[in-house]
Amino acid sequence: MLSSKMVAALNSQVKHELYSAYLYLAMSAWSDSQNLKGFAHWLRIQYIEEQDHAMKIFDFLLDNGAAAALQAIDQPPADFKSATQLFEDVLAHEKKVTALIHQLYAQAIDEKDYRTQIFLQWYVTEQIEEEADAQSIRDKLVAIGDKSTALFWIDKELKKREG
Ligand code: OFO
Repeated sequence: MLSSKMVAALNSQVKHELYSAYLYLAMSAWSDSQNLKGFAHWLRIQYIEEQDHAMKIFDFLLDNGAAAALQAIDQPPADFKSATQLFEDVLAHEKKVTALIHQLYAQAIDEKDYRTQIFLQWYVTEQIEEEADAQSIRDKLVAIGDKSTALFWIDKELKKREG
C-alpha cells in the first residue's frame, strides 16, 4: 500500500507530466506559426510522449488502489523568442522534471516503498534520454547561430522523428 504522502507526490507528478505535454503542444503551435514544420512535428510527438508519462503514473496509482486526483494544469507560454530559445526552455524544463523524479525516488527510498522505487526506475532512465535529446538539438541551434539555411536543415531533420 502506498503512503498518503506518496499518493500526493505521485498525483502531483501526473500534473507535472501533463504540464510538460501542454508546454510542448504550445511550443509546437508556435513552431508551426513560424513555418518550422519539423520542429512542430517533433514537439507534437513529445506532447504525446508526455501524456504517456502521465498515464503510466495514473495507472500505477489505480493499480495500487490509490486515488488518482487530477489537479489544475498551469497555462503554458504561447510565445517564444526564437527556435534556439525554445530549445533552451525545453532543456531547462527537462532538467526540472529530472529533479522532480529524483525527489520522488528519494522519497520512495526514505519510505522503504519498494514498489514505487522499481516503478520510478523507468523514469530515472527516461530522463537521461529526455535531457540528451533536448541538449543535442539545443547545441546544434546554438552552433548555427542565425544562419537560416542551417535552421531549415535542422527543421528537416526534426521532421524525421517517428516516436
Ligand atoms: Fe516526462 O519527461 Fe519530459 O518532461
